[in-house]
Amino acid sequence: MNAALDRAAVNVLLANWTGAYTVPSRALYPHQWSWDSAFVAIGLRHLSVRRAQRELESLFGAQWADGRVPHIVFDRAAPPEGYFPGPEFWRSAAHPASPAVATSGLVQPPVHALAVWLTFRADPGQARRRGFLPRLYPKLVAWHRYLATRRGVDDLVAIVHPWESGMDNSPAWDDALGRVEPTPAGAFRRRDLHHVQAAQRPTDTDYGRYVRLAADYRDSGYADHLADAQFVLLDPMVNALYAASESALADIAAEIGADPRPHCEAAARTGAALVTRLFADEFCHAWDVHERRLDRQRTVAGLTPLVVADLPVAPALVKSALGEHFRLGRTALPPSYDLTGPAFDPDRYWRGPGWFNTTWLIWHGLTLHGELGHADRLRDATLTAARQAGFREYVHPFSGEGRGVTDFSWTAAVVLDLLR
Ligand code: 9WN
Repeated sequence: MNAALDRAAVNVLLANWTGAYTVPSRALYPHQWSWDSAFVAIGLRHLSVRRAQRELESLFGAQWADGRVPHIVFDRAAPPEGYFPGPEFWRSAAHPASPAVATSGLVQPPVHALAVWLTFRADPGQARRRGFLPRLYPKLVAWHRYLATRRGVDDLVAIVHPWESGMDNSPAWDDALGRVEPTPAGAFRRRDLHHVQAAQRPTDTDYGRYVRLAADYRDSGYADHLADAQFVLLDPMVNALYAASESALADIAAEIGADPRPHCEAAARTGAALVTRLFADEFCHAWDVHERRLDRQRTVAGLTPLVVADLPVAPALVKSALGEHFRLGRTALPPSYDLTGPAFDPDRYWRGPGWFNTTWLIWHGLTLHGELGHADRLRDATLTAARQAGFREYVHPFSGEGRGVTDFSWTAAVVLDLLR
């Protein structure tokens, strides 16, 4: 049974490989996405360490001179009408810090150093021969420096657009987005609805606000003046991954003979700030920087700080995962949003469905904190969900029925990681 699932996951990764990286989906996402490539590498390393390394190297090949790793790297050969917003919207070439290839100007959650370290560990000898870590380390350091300096708020990292959270239409953004005047729907053409039913995607009003925020950021010259930006949020998952990636950078530094201490200290500072600033009601929430308050809604992002080593509130997060809001072990996959929350919608994208990458993060965190029974049960549930639904983008959290696109790369990748 597992052999068939393994073969099917490998087939998705092979089919979505372009020669230099893996597209998230041939249909809906025909370019390279930043955090998708990190999850993909975590799976690909079992198939071909060379390919996993290449996946990450391709992404960092599009890093900006200011250190930012763009959330999309566009494939020149893909038809321009395939995805909105495309290169003509972002106009990255007009920016002095941009790379030769066209990209977006936003970022995504910094899971990369963790992916680089796990990729190294799959075959240290081969990675050493190729100089994989010495090549990637300075790029990862520049990436984290961009986040700490240009996006830093009190030892945490801010996002300036919902797309930067990776959880685009999470209810945690509703309040802040409500203050944004949407660009009228007639002013742009969505392409996503050619591939997925409207009821499983963000609304037109959401898109109008995404477009407004992205255009304003672009027109500021991607300047990161947080005081002037409309949407400035501290997201628990972005910061959990930043802390976990700083820990991975410490491991990478030690391996290549650099000083791990600054990375250990950064991981500890961010881990502590996650608790002092974002933890309340036994859960981690998003903080609105302009409003100076927590959004008390619960999303799956609030469970992901489990990936942070030595997190003092880990037992509380495990308890919250098991409770009525997420019912860990009693759903097909952990829902992306509180099952009892007012905005819960089991079909609509990041407002309820279960996703495989966030599930992998919870599994990884449970393992890290020695919760092996819960971790094993979650692994089994994830494999069952993939067997039943295939490698779908997300699933209905109760029935496990597939939602979004099929043959989705990170779904195949994290399933492969759980199988091997
Ligand atoms: C916008 C590629 C990406 C993921 C995100 C997911 C979705 C894009 C979109 O797809 O976002 O970046 O067009 O909806 O929300 O997490 O990286 O798979």
